Amino acid sequence: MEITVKQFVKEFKQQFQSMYAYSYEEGSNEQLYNALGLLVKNYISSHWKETREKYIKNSVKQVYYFSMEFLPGRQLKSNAYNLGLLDVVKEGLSELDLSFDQLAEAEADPALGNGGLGRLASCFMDSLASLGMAGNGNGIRYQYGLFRQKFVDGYQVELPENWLRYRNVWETRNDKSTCMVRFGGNVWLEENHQGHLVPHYENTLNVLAVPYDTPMVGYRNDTVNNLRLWSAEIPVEEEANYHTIEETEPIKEITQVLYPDDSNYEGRLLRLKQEYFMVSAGVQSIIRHFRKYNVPRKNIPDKVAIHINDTHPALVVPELMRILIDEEHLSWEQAWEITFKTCSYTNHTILREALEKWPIDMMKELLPRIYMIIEEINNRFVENTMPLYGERITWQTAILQNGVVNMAHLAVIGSHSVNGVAKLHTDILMNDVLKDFFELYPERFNNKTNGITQRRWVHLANPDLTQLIDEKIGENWKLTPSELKVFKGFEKDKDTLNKLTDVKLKNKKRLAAHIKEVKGITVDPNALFDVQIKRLHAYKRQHLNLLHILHRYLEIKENPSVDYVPRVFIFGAKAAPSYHYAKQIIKVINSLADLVNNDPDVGDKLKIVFFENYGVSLAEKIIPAADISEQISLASMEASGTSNMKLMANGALTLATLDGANIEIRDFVGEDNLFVFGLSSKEVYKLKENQSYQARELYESDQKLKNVLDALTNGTIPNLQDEGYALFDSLVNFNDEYFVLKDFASYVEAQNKVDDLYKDQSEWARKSLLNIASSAPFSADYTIQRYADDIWKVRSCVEEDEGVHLVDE
Ligand code: B1H
Repeated sequence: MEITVKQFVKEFKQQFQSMYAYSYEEGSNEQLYNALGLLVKNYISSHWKETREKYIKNSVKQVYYFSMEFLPGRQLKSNAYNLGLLDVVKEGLSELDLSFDQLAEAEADPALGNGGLGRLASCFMDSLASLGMAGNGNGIRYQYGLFRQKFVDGYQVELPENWLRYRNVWETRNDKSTCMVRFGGNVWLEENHQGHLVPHYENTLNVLAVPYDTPMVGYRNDTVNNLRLWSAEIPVEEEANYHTIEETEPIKEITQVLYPDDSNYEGRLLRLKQEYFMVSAGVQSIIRHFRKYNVPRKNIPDKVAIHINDTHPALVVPELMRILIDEEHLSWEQAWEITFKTCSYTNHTILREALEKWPIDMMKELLPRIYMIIEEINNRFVENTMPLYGERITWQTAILQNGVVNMAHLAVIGSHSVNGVAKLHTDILMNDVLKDFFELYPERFNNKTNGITQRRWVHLANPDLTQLIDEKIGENWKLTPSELKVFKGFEKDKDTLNKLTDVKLKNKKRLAAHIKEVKGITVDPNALFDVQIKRLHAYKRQHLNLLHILHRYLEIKENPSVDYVPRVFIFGAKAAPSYHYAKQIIKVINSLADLVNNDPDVGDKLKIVFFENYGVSLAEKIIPAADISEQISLASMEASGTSNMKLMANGALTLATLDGANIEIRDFVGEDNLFVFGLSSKEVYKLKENQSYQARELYESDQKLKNVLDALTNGTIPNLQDEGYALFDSLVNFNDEYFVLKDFASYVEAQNKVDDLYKDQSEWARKSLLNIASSAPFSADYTIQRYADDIWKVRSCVEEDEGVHLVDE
């Protein structure tokens, strides 16, 4: 986009004055940020309009990515960057004596997701736009995002995340496109004069769905797609029926707050309301488009792909059926053909406790018409499957089972494509979790390994690394990520390796300053920065990390001259508020941090930094400074992981079990350039199957391990209530569900190898370079290209010489 500094400065001053009626010199950071954001949004708006018009004019196929979560991160910098305006904006502001970075920090980071799944959705939105594909997001505008985490005396405390407090400059409320969503009441079918069976409703609760649209800006290709987030309101014409504020609560609460649990399905009525609300509004607004432009309904699958991001939006299937049958008067067969060809589904987890199963009674009462349709889908499925596959498979794959609606089964049966998010994960779906479905519909299953956007996670988060790569291989890699492999040619180049080491050190100094500022802890930037950042969950095994640190601490106490490379162990993790054990792990790590960080015997050998309120913005600060990426989940449990990809792309070496996408990282970078330890997923399956694991035996036979575990309960760690005992119990007395003790010895060994390598800085830098240069396959641009080719059947709408283009991988 062509805007001069002079023009920008003038427009910025005008913008500020028109909003606040005083001069920018008197503005607070929030005000200055708001003015700047709105100005950038103005620049976006013509492309936004033109992109929408182009899609309509060319009648292109559009993707609708339905997700209960999006984690876009702050948008000012990335929007300015993708527009090609970042340098102009920075320069203009500095002419006004303003600091871009300071204003950018005033933006709220919308935490409308729990973790990987929501961040993936946002990386996908970025890639769709950057590839020039017609991709829309559909989700919920939660008034409160994921809780803000604080530590009080080492314990996690949750505070409300009121991200809309200072307004959100990126969104546009779109009152023209509201929808009505119906809940509850009674419904019955009656024949109308054309002989159609149409539903009649009485006593329903009617909720107005109001869309807020946010531009999704493509990278230098003039494409701006739309993220539509729905908010629940009382229908204007029904306002008179509500007499008190309390009476309006049941409506407003629908989009009030995000469910903060990313691994445990919460069978709460309100969550089901949220899911149907988002789904119904989204599907209605898609079909409205077809009515408006009079597209034959049978063409829907040629014009629309609806993607179901985990089972949370799986009600898309019956909702689309409902509209096609009840409102468009298609036959069941016609409607089913359309629905099934339009929908596709991604599974993100094999954790049993995360699989959604809604009680039939609840579904029937809240969504009577939807339940009728689900029942019919189920009946037809059973009728068709029974004669071909027999009783066992049929009942195991049915949607209705033992009084519940199995949402994964609904999603698989209603979709033409089912994918996992890494090779191993997809294999596990086919051979275990969805094995019976794989027998019924092998052609539906496919893998789509996750990806990340290099634009946010490398170009913007790590400008010095980006500059170094530019200097060595030119800028092509930004538009054609596969070009990054050219950087491998510099693995033996002293100058490059030195500069790479300098870049890392600079990033570490910056993070060290931030650590000092927010935690008051002094860390040595020359120490090894070891990073584990992700949700807190027993399967991700932050407590394995903890046991290793405790082990080092005990060794240091026994022998203060022991030769450990100085390390800073960095954690960022939120625990679900109801996940007691995860919170106990946080408390133990924090208490250990107090002990270690203040023990003069330890000095710089060991420091522990547990950041509060981990999220996208903090990740952008931590990742460029990481030396080691901890990816230590029990093999088979982590579907893919995405922080593993971000850390690799920023030159961290991976310390990993062979789980999720770690396996593919190893395959790309080569066994010698990362640290692998622990059980394989096959071994985990075998151990579980033959039930031979005895954690207590390990505790009793391995003296080092015993010392560490005893230190949890013998008073070594100060200020604990019963948290040390809780960990001990789960690991020793309750037989260690996630095989932490089993993997402990090989983890310690791998950690020692990390130390050894770090002593050879140039060899470390060489491996770091190879990691960076091998990270291109994890560009979300490739992932999205594969979704587009294999599942959605959509193509880029921009000229081939514009924006990102993917020649080969
Ligand atoms: C992932 C979830 C998830 N898998 C339930 N499943 C949720 C489940 O609110 N809920 O009920 C929310 C989220 N999230 C993650 O998805 C996986 O654990 C990661 O391994 C994966 O990288 C990520 C993206 O595919």
